[in-house]
Amino acid sequence: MHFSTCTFLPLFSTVIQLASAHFTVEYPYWRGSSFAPTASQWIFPCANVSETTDINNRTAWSHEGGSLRLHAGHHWALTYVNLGIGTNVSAFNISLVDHFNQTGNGTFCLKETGKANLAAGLAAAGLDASSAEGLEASLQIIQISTTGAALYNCADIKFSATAALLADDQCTNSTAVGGVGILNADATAAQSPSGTATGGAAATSTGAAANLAYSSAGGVVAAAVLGAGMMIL
Ligand SMILES: [Cu+2]
Repeated sequence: MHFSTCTFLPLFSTVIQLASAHFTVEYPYWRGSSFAPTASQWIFPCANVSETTDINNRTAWSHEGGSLRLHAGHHWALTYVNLGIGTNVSAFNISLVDHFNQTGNGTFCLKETGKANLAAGLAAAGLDASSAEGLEASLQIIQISTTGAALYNCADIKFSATAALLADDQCTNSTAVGGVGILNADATAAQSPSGTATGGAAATSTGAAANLAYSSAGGVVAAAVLGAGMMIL
């Protein structure tokens, strides 16, 4: 678990042991290991790991939302995926995915992350597909688990119209790993037992589920998210 392992971080010598807690960003490749001695996932905004300085080391990522694959070490974690545009990002002000509870430890993958939110964020920044091409940006992934401490990891990307999404066999959740959209208590109450959501709350519910489901279409995540959504409804 988080605290027992993380507290004794210095006592462990192998990455494998360290990676069993916290989380790893496997794709796009993280900017550097946040398990390194000088790093700590508890440090905002990017675990004290410096931004990639060589653009050739940045992962090409679609401006329509690329794939994101995590290796999660906690049984559950409230999870956020943010993006900041620029070479030396200080504000991760585009929230790509509605916050959700990432459940289960193992591989968690979103095939196409936050397409609509990224389009809106680029537009707000005065960018479109052509002007975003080649621009550098960074992803910030935040997980908040049982102890309440926020864990941070970042990955540096460059937008590329030709960037491919991960293939299905590269973007499959581990067994019992998924994500659950977060609802307001009154939103749940406002929904009928039949599963027909009503009112403003429905948009929140549908939005979260749709976002995750969209991002993971074709993968195991979709089934997990949709299944959880049905249970909530
Ligand atoms: Cu941990």
